Amino acid sequence: MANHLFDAIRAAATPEAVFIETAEGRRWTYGDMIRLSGQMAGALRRLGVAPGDRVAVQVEKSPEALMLYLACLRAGAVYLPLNTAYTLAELDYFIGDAEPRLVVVDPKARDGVAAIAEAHGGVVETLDATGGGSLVQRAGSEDADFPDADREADDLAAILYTSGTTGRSKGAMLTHDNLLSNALTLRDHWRFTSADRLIHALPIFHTHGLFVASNVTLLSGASMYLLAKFDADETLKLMESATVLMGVPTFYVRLVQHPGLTRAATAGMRLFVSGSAPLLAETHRGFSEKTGHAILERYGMTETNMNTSNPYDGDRVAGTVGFPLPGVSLRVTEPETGKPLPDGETGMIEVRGPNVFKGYWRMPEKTAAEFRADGFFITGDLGRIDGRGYVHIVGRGKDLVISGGYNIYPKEVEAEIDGMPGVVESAVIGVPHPDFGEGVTAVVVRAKGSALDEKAVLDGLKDRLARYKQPKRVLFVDDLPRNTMGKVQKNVLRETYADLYAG
Ligand code: MCA
Ligand code: AMP
Repeated sequence: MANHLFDAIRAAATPEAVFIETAEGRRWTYGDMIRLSGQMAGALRRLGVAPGDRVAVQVEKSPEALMLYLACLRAGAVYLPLNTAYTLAELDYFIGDAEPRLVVVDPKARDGVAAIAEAHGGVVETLDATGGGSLVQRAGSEDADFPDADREADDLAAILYTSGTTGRSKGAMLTHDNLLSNALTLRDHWRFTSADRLIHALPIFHTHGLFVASNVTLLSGASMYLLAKFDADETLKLMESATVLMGVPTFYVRLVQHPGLTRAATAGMRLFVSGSAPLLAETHRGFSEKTGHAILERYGMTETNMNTSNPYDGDRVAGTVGFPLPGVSLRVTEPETGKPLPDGETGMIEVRGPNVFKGYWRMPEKTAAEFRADGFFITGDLGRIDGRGYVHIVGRGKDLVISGGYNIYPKEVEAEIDGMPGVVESAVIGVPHPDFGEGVTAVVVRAKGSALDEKAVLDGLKDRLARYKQPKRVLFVDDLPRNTMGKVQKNVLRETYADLYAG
């Protein structure tokens, strides 16, 4: 039996080598990883999970949660991670759309989620932040020697929901080879070896922390410090014995402000990677002045994994995302027609390669609309290629806010606000925020005589939207600015409120 991704992970594993260490000093070797993921795969099978079935997972970050991802690969299931911040209202949509056979949640969420899962033909098991729960209990009585399911390169490994540009969230279908090919490319490009020790402080329900950080570590036989969440003090302490950090720009903004960030503190580190949102040139400069390290910025998407990277050797140019990765074709086109533009001109970034996903789950029309006839995927990001071949992202063609590396789709927030009594209409925008890069901001038009205030709007969103999607500020205006076509001019609003979070 061949299992495309897990066979490669297994081949890179030395049983006695350390795979995970936690802040409390608990350790898991690669041998433990193979044993535990095998037992968990056995438990999945006994719960009725067959190859191709979805397994939705909304749990706190823990070594056992990573083992569950690996168990899904081995059982041939399609792993569907969900942000821990999602509310029950949001979960209802994902579970209804993906129809998972099994939903794994924190014990605290069990009762609420069970009703939703069962309504869609699924069962619920639990996994808590310390690695306890019903799923791990079940795994304890399973044989470690699990016969891995046969999975080809093109079989699905995961579905990750992403905001997209229109309508509800779409499930991006990622195959075993999408994940394997990209992780191998990054491993080689970033010179990962078994001697590396990664500081893993990203959440594991998105591409960055799950596929980039974890798969690259696994395929190098390297080790990682697994932190429940990012903490600047803790990260600096771990730099004494680590070699690589991967983070979103907010990590670096917070580190640059930390008095402990010095040349001496980072002397043992060989690589700092940033991605998921634009890294300000001033953060790149500040970091390099304090440490002598040039942060390596790269660019990716849920649908495509990683597309470009600054070079390992050579100039890591602030404000650029570097060159297309080996095997990835990237072009800049006229957004309307798809006609390729010469270098230097700004247009739509399009990519093609083994990294690009298979399509959106049960949405063939949406999938077709986002690909050109020759197989290039239309990213929705606007960019240009400079004279040296570096890619610059200059904006987004899609209406998207990125806050602390999390994506917020304004329409989703607007729909919630527009549904509140006393609201005529609203516009949700992202404006510069010193910590999160962009701060979600709502501009609302009240109905005549309505006494609705900022607090009432925020209270109304509490149980509806994940915390990071909730506006940091709600502002009231008499009218929204519109162009002659009647379209709300979000650029005007962004200019008006540009300094809202400054200083
Ligand atoms: C937390 N809060 C946020 C965010 N995170 N608000 C807006 N945006 C956020 N990202 C809320 C908290 O609930 C809290 O609210 C308040 O803001 C302050 O929380 P704080 O303790 O400062 O935040 P934190 O817990 O330290 O989290 C910030 C963080 C975290 C470390 C930047 O958001 C994070 O780990 N982000 C990484 C996201 C990521 O992995 N993205 C990759 C996506 P209150 O005080 O009211 O409770 S993959 C991707 O984009 C593509 C493929 C790619 O290229 O990688
Ligand atoms: P996601 O939907 O979480 O996959 O987010 C992908 C989006 O994040 C991309 O389409 C870009 O808009 C943005 N992104 C990722 N990396 C970078 C980067 N290094 N610089 C600017 N934007 C980025």
